[in-house]
Amino acid sequence: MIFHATALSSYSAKVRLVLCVKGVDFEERAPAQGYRSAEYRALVPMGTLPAIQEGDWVLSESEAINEYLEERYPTPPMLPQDLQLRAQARFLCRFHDLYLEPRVRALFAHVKPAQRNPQTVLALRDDIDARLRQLASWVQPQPFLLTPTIGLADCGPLVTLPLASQVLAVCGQPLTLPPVLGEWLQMASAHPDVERALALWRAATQTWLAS
Ligand SMILES: N[C@@H](CCC(=O)N[C@@H](CS)C(=O)NCC(=O)O)C(=O)O
Repeated sequence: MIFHATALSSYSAKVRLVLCVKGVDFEERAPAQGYRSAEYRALVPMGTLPAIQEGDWVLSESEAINEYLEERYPTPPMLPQDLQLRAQARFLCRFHDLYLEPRVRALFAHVKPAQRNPQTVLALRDDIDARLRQLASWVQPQPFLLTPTIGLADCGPLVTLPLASQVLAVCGQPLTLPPVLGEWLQMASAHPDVERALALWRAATQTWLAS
């Protein structure tokens, strides 16, 4: 399997987590001319990272990829067996992609001090804070967000929560995680597969924010 991704792409990190937890043998490739290039769009029409490729078959969109990986490599399972819990896990994945991550991504434009609008940063921080309080009210850590072992619902927040904390700190608006999420993040980040999967992304993110 070819995994089209870059070190700094947080959605790529979300999929890399599943690849590592499931022990999938994959070859990672960064788009040679960048993800905006005609060459990459010829392969991945959405022009987004990540994507996976098996032979001529290509799939983009991190959630579609993670659901495919769950069915293609069912062990270890990353969705609960119980139908309602399974639906709840999918809800958390959508909540992450549609309502939480985009607010964090909106902060990227404010990382450089010269381009920063403090009022916009403050408004985004408040939005993120409200979304995190919602997330905290829906999870039942046991010890992962909904399950005893790491699941698909953990993957987005495992990338986005540290990213939000780091970007907001750089923008001068530190974020305090709700205690239930802070404890989950500390526990889950120490999982060996998580450490291995996120090492590349962590280093690239630190380099970006330090620069
Ligand atoms: N909904 C997409 C979002 C992916 C995404 O936004 N990826 C970023 C890199 S982290 C990207 O490719 N941005 C380029 C663009 O949107 O043009 C997914 O889940 O895969």
